[in-house]
Amino acid sequence: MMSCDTKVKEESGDATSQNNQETIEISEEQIDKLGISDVNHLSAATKRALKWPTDLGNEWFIQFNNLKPLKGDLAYEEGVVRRDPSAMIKENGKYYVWYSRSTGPSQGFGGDVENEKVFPWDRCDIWYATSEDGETWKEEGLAVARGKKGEYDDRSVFTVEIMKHENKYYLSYQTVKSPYSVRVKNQIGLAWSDSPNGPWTKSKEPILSPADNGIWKGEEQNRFLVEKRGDFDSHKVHDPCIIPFKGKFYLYYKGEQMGEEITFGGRQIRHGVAIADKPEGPYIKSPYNPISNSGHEICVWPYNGGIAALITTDGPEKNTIQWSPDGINFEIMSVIPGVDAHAIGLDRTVDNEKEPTEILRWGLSHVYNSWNYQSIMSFTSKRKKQHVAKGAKGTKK
Ligand code: AAL
Repeated sequence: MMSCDTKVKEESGDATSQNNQETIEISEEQIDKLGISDVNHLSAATKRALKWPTDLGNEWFIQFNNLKPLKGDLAYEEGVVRRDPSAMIKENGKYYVWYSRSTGPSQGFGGDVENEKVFPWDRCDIWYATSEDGETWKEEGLAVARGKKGEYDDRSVFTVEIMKHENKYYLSYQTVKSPYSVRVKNQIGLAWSDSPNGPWTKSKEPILSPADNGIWKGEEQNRFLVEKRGDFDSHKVHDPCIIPFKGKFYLYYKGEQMGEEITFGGRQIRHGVAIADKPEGPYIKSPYNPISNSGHEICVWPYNGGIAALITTDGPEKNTIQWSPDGINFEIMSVIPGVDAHAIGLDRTVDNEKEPTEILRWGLSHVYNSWNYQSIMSFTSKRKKQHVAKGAKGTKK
């Protein structure tokens, strides 16, 4: 085994930093694996590569295949929005899924936001569907409706997740109070039931709200004008997903900040976690938030005593799969090609411990058929262990 460490003194070629001598320890194995030409001349890229974990293979690396349309009631329907599917659970031999549902086109923010529909996820209710095979679905109807005028969820309830715990069912979802203006804050609500078919009891108050420490500049409905941004989630808390973990309930969510910017990684979207002793809360935001500086819709699952996360769409760490031993401190385990699946609904019935990404072999995603209308499709993914040319022999790994 080539395990002996070579101590390499690395001198920068830059005359101005002649005094900055760095001592980097490199093993013979690293030199060989990383294909380093000359240990006395390490590029910035090689120095970064030397910090990669040495014990990581390809077990977290996957590729997504093309999405596949669903059949039955969840096939694309002109005039209807079905999006942001929850995870799937299996009850009475059938898969259950919940999702945002609305009808009609969206007008955006240019007009009468009091009476129009600003986004496809505006004026939504939460509906559910069942399926025996995950491909052909029957729409069962309404699960959770918007609240009465004046309530915190009177405008839209959407982007739902399901958690089953001790024979009780919990739906967590986004809420908006009318009018749906550009600066409106978004919150998170919860509903529970003894049956996946309802009836659902809604929490009287939101279970999570944006941080209250940002200050808008002026009165104009412009989300980029701020005196002070505030925490990463000062504008919106989105995409909730509750996971029972270490005897508590971890509510993962996406935060949007007042005065959001485009950075070198794209939109400033971050994830946070809030923790409760009971499913109904109270949920206390972790002082470690944000726990991811990239991502979009939350996609998390328990693995090997910790929590794994698929990070998509926004930020410098997009298209990575990460894992944390404590549900808070996530490290990159793989960097994957662009993810063609959005707002993923995982199949919670699979054995997610079989291998790190087993739970990503198939599931649900939404797709933009047009700006106005979205439908739900299914995704699949596969592990890739070798890159072999047509006709050439690979080795079994
Ligand atoms: C989604 C989610 C949230 C947003 C909108 C609907 O992909 O991030 O749910 O509010 O877009």
